[in-house]
Amino acid sequence: MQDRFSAGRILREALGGNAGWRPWRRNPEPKPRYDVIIVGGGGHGLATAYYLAKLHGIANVAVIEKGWIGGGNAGRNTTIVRSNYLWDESAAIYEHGLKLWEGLSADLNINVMFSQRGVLNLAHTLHDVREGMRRVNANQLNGVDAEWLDAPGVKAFCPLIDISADARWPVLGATLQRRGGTARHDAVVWGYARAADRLGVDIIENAEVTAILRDGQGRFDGVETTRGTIKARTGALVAAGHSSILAAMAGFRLPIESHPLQALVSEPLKRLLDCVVMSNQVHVYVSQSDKGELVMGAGIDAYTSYTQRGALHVIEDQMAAACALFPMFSRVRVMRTWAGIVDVCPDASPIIGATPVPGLYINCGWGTGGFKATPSSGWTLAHTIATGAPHPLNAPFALKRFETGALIDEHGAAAVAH
Ligand code: FAD
Ligand code: PYC
Repeated sequence: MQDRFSAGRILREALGGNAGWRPWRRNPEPKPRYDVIIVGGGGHGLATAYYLAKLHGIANVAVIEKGWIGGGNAGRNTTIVRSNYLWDESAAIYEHGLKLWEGLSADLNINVMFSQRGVLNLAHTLHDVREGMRRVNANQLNGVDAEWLDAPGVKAFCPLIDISADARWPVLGATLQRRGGTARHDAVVWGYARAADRLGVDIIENAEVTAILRDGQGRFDGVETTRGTIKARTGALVAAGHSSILAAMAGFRLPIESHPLQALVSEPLKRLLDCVVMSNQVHVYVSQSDKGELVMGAGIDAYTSYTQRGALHVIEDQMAAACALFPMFSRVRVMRTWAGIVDVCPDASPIIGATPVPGLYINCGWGTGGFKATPSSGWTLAHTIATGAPHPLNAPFALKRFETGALIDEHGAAAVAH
């Protein structure tokens, strides 16, 4: 009875009822050889497989996942989607993603519950105000929708926020991207999985990649997995927080640190917050899910770790800040907390492209902000694999930039990442 109104039930029915709620073929036996192997069955790996099959006619693809698809960051994130990044390179790739989001439910034939409810980035100091106004100007120049709101404008858009002058975190204004919002993460994973599966992609779960195989010339030749050897002449590592481990198996190093990033949901509440609010200054952000839970997140834990749990003091301090911004939240109970392992590059920008191993590509370094990029990440990596050359959208995000020094320092836009 309790399940009667749950979003999971609605989604399962949309996918064909309980009998078929797991919408891709059940874990096929791996074939001995594929055209392309993708390591990592998160949103990015599945999106890559889907666009390879759909846009480039390459469907003899295996997505190899050590656990279950969507069990990594794809299923642990807080689903904020926006494209209001500062630098031209970032604005271009994230805006391409936002446009794909706007057609994604129709493309995948599943309701990914993309809700463009608007994203506020609060300013609490003069520095924040200047940074926010600069970002609004940069976004507008790049054709990305962005507005500056003063404090009364913030209150009008989001009446719950305390904007009083003596507040612990005084609100001086905010950037607003109205086209930003949230989506349902498991629907995104299942949607890409089902669509890729229907085009012929094999999604192989419970298969951990334990070694990367190379031929006599050093070219990528396949992988060893806990379900046996799987061969292909082209591969892609799309393993988010575990990318450095896989790169080490292939014999190269990445400029990446893996950190826990945690979030929580409250008990379900009646509808009270109809937008997304982020504060870069206090590293806290909040939205309300369709089930009524407040979805809140913190900044990364400062230490590196693969434990998939975060330190209590980090989230405790940041929830104190959330209660200062939204005094009525202090009476709300926490229902569940968790963490994922995010892969942070020194410039807080991703890596999408070739590796030093011929035939092997990589997509990683999205850190705290890759959910919103799921469509454009998969789309650009698929283009790169299919054509053997980067698309102009991902060319600036090559691994080589750490040799050339052409970094894309997005620290201004992704505050929870540092
Ligand atoms: P994952 O889902 O982690 O996929 C990688 C997969 O690789 C995993 O399933 C893993 O099991 C698999 N794998 C690893 N090693 C191996 C191996 N050896 N063999 C086989 N498989 C392997 N981004 C936003 O844009 N907005 C947000 O609001 C947001 N909030 C976040 C909140 C939290 C708490 C966290 C943790 C992240 C958040 N992110 C957010 C970041 C976003 O979740 C990630 O950048 C993005 O999901 C990474 O891509 P992915 O989905 O493919 O990764
Ligand atoms: O990149 O917008 C973002 C984000 C919000 C929370 C975590 N990442």
